[in-house]
Amino acid sequence: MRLLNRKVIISCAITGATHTPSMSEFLPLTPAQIASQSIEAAHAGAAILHLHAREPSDGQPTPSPDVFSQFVPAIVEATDAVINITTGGSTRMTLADRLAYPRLARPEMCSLNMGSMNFSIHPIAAKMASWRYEWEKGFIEGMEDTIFRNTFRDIKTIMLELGEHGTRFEFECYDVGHLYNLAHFVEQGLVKPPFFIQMVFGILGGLGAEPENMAVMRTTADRLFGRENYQFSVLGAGRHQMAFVTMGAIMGGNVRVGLEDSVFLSKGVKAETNAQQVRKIRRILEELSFEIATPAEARQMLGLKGADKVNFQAAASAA
Ligand code: KMH
Ligand code: ZN
Repeated sequence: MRLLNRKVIISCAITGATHTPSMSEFLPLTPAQIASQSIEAAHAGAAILHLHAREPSDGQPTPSPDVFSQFVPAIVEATDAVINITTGGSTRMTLADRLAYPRLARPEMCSLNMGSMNFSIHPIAAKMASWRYEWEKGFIEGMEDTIFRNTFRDIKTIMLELGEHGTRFEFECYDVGHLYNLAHFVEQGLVKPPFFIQMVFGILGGLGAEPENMAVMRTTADRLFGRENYQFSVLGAGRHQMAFVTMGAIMGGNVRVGLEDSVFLSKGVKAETNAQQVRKIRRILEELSFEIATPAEARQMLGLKGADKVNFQAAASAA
């Protein structure tokens, strides 16, 4: 068991591609909003920023390198946080869509989803009194009949295409089987330790947010990879977020917060910024004598290639 005063990496997932604008007036949609909320979150203590892009006009998830390029360089200019670009995109995007920007930008880190699954928040649709934009209702209701595709070949493609430029991965694991899928690729020699395993709880289609499930995931990861070969982080969706990520830190993990995962700051209170969630978990962790990792410490813990070895400027001019 790690000492309680080890360093804890705070990741912040700024906007995602799951929540829609009508679910929170505070969800960052435009490049300017995503940039300013990312910079504020980094200054609040987030060492890793997990980023998606949205159409500036109506907040629809987009894979467009042109839109990413309207905010990523500004964030890089203002902070030394690790930029973690999604390869998950939205459940509606093709693999080519999802890889469009990471292929150009060659970031230090990308997310990588370790298995196909149902991934949905469709039950929310019935509770929405109104929708701000035309696309939202169909997008959310359509999740009920959408598979979030991540075949073994999709995963191998991402590992090879991005891995060859030194991009390392936030392995998104929503279930125990996803850990075995990761172990398969480790055996194939496609990925090297230290592994950064993002354990995702509370998404409909994945493991529920139960303490027993976190124990199973950590025990399985210990058995498959060896405790010394991975860092895990915990993400709790929706109302589970703060309690679950706190438990994750106590169990030896790192934490992920952000409006991608929950639009709330506390029960019934919406977070007005991502930084509010970062400040809240930082306060909780420091009260428990945890120290928060800097971006430099996160890079060292995760074996990242360095902020000078990315292509964000080139991607911006190519877009
Ligand atoms: N938007 C979800 C379908 C990732 O960034 O890789 C997938 C997601 C995970 O957000
Ligand atoms: Zn994401």
